[in-house]
Amino acid sequence: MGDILISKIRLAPLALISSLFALMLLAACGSQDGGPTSRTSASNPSESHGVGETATDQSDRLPLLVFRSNRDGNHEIYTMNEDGSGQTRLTNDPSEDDTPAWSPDGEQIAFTSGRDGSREESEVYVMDADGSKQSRLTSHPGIDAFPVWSPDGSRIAYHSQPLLFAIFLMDATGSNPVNLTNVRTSTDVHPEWSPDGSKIAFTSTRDGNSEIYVMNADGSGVVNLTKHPETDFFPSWSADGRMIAFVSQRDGNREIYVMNADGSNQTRLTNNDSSDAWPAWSSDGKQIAFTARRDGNEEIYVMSPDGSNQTNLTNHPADDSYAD
Ligand SMILES: [Ca+2]
Ligand SMILES: [Ca+2]
Ligand SMILES: [Ca+2]
Ligand SMILES: [Ca+2]
Repeated sequence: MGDILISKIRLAPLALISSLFALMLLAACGSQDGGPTSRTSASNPSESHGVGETATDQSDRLPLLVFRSNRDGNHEIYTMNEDGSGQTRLTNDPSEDDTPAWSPDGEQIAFTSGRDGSREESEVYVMDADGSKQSRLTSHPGIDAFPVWSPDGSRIAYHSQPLLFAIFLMDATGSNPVNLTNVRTSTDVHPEWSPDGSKIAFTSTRDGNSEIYVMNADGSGVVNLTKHPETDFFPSWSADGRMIAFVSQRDGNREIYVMNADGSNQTRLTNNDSSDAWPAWSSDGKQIAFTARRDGNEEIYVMSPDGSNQTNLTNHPADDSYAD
């Protein structure tokens, strides 16, 4: 991460503050705080995507969460059942494999890897849900990370590094990448589709500190939802589209919050002295997965949307983070 910051400063000395935000956010998703999180579709692909042959084919499977862990020496992508059983490694590469996200039909997982370069030049990859058919989608200098599928499966949003970070959109095949945000003075990261596909929430520093924003899926109509002087980042929509979970440091350390999709009624769900981050709402709307450090290392937890029933799923001495 230090190398990233230095290179960014060399590239853009006037954007030091934004670079620091980027460093902080990336560190949060990186080796220190655990990975990125994803959405909820992961927790219940067969239920969430409902109709169609793919969902039918999956109906006999248990709902799966995908996450990342460094338990085997470096970050790899794993899946587990929603009760924490059956933890299974999908990747096996000496580079860092990060930020997994389920496809809407539960058949594929998009993720980030440095295997064809370095962590500072990571690319977006896709694989089948069993870890087979791993293939690269992006080919671009700098970091490409945090892929998220559109609800119809046709496109993938991610953040990329033209100079500072911006939200990009590409076809699910990796073609036609487009910069949606194009604000050269801000760091725009962590895209997240609304369940109806019409909007993308994201994290941006454009108003001076890290906030949750939402825009139309074509990049128009950007609105600041959180409007809080402390750091707010990493939105995750509820399955019904009415609420957004996010992370904030407004109460002294990282906690999980929820708000209405218009930014009203911001409410804290976790309350402890250690980091809680990377919320991912389940596709059935009944649980929020997140990453907690309260047990001395990072674990994947789930809780009810009102913050009750916080439960450790991974129970492993290594760092486990960024569930989807
Ligand atoms: Ca790896
Ligand atoms: Ca803020
Ligand atoms: Ca906390
Ligand atoms: Ca752990």
